[in-house]
Amino acid sequence: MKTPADIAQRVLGGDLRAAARLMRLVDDGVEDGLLALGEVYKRSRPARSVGVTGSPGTGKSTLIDRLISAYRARGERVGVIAVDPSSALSGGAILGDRLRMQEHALDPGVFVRSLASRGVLGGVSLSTAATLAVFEGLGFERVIVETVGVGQAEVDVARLVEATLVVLAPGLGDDVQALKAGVMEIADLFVVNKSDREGADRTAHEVEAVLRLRPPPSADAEQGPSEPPVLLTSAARGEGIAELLAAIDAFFARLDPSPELARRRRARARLELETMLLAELRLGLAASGPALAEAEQRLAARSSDPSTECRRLLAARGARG
Ligand SMILES: Nc1nc2c(ncn2[C@@H]2O[C@H](COP(=O)(O)OP(=O)(O)O)[C@@H](O)[C@H]2O)c(=O)[nH]1
Ligand SMILES: [Mg+2]
Repeated sequence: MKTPADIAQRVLGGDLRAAARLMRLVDDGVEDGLLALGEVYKRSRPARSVGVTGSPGTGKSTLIDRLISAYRARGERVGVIAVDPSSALSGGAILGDRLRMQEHALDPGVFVRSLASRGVLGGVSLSTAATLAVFEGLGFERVIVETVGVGQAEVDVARLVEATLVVLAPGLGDDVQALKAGVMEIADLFVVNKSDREGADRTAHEVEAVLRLRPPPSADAEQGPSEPPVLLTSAARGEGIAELLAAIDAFFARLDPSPELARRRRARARLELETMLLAELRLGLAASGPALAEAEQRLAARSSDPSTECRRLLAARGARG
């Protein structure tokens, strides 16, 4: 068994197998994995990370495949994290993603990690944060995180990445409506994919119309990112990809020395702290043994209450150090 320092050293040296192993150790909640991850984290720099979100079928994976090729052509290494809560049920989506990205399967500059299960520590955010950190340890310049839908998981992932791209497609009617509900705040760029299909222009105009309804940015947001651009692509045909790449580059160029970047890095740090804290508590609870069983019994008998028992368990844990 390698020590945490060994594992970290290998990952930092660019060893992909060690990286895969570290991801598994962390997902399994293995202490050595967490120690190694900590070492990797301290000794690496943030990558340019992009979240790609949108309804199923809009073409996110196809688009990511194009982005990977474009980044590889520039000599940049790309880590992809495919977060797909539905795949545990269907089993189909992730396999589809794997097949689609197969072109890159033998390229050591590309690493695709699917997070179909949540790992013993819970929370997709924690797994995503950990995987992102491992990619950064490997020194990958780019990390792309694919998420489905517009739920809490997507909002959390948006707190981890430096830029968020929202993908829509014509004919998926409710999408523009859904925009109003949630993704508006997290989107840095909008992509209307399937521009080869009827109605793509109309969808783009609808997004622009919704954008115009937003309240004007406050004065102190002046340095932040400007109005998100709306781009048309056909991932299937490879059209609009160069423009998308340029828009992402322009976004990062604006973001780079700004207070907004510092704000985003701190938002990421907060989520990393929150998810790790919850994971630690969950592990601690599982390890509480008899104390946990006794607390459960007291609650079941209503001779105590959850708040009191939580404090008691935390205090006991604190005493153990
Ligand atoms: N017509 C058209 N089809 C596309 C385009 N991009 C992706 N697709 C197709 O849309 C379907 C869903 O694509 P996928 O990338 O899996 O979408 P995801 O669920 O958002 O990841 C697949 O059958 C793709 O081949 C496009 O630009 N035009
Ligand atoms: Mg997909």
